[in-house]
Amino acid sequence: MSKERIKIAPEMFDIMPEEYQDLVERATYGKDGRGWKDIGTSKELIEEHSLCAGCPESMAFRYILASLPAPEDTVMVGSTGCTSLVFPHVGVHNIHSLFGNQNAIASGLKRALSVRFPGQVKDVVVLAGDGATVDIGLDMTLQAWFRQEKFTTICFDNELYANTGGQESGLMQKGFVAKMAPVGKTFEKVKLPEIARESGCHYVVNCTVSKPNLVEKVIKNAIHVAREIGPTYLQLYTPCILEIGKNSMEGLQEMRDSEKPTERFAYKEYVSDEAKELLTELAAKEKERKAALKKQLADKQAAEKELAAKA
Ligand SMILES: Cc1ncc(C[n+]2csc(CCOP(=O)(O)OP(=O)(O)O)c2C)c(N)n1
Ligand code: SF4
Repeated sequence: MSKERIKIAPEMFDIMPEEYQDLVERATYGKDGRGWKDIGTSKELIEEHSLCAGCPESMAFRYILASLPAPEDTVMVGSTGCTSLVFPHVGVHNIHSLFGNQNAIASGLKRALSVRFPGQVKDVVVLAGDGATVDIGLDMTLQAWFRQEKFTTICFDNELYANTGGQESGLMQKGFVAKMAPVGKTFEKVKLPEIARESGCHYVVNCTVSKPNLVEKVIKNAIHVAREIGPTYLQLYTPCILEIGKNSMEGLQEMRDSEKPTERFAYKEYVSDEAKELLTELAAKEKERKAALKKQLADKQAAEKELAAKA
């Protein structure tokens, strides 16, 4: 939804909910260079959430929504799990799919949008848990990558099925014992980032969501590469504090501990040659945009100073 589409008729303005007025006046739809730094100074595209207090998925949602390059022209596709508790509070078009089917739904949607709006930017972003992405939805995930579908798949990896009380997932660590998996995992965590690379993804990142600037960078890169070239995959560690016995203040430290160089969420990135070329081009354009903005600001300040001196 662009700001034009959500604008309120002036006669109706005062009877609309305050939150809606706020969204129209202060959200960042259509803003160039939007990013995590807008959090706190603009209206966020997430109102509230019904996750556990302190769940890192809530941080991840905030950073991702703040970083979408074109939220007004983005459709997110979710799946069943803890993430699905958040989508009803999100100010971006979204579709809930049957558990595991998210990449199939996103494939059809992306193709339909390309036919309906030829030549226009329409980003599709899948966001689902590891149970949906890797276990029950693995077929749909892989087939979308094999077909080179042009959308981004984000997996919130909390290494188990959280929403149903802690069952084992393919992304769970070897030996981990969960509430509903008392025997302990008998094999290693499935290496989905490597599988994504081998399955045709052009941009793949494995990391935590401890650093908002990093989340912004990888989200933007993944979406731009998907828009222009082909499938992209982000595996983001969003620990389930409830299932690993941490309190609501400990999620951030858990992510910091897990991203150390020898740990399983140490930053890992794969970029295809085509994607590298595109990202270099985009970085140069972004540099130009920032330089032009800086110059504009300096010119404005100089003009104001001159005026003040004359007064
Ligand atoms: C087709 C189908 N199968 C199973 C379920 C039950 N179910 C609901 S949520 C869930 C687990 C979700 O796990 P994950 O994708 O890892 O997300 P998390 O809750 O951990 O964020 C399951 C198995 C369902 N709702 N629909
Ligand atoms: S169960 Fe775990 S993943 Fe789900 S909201 Fe609670 S802390 Fe987050």
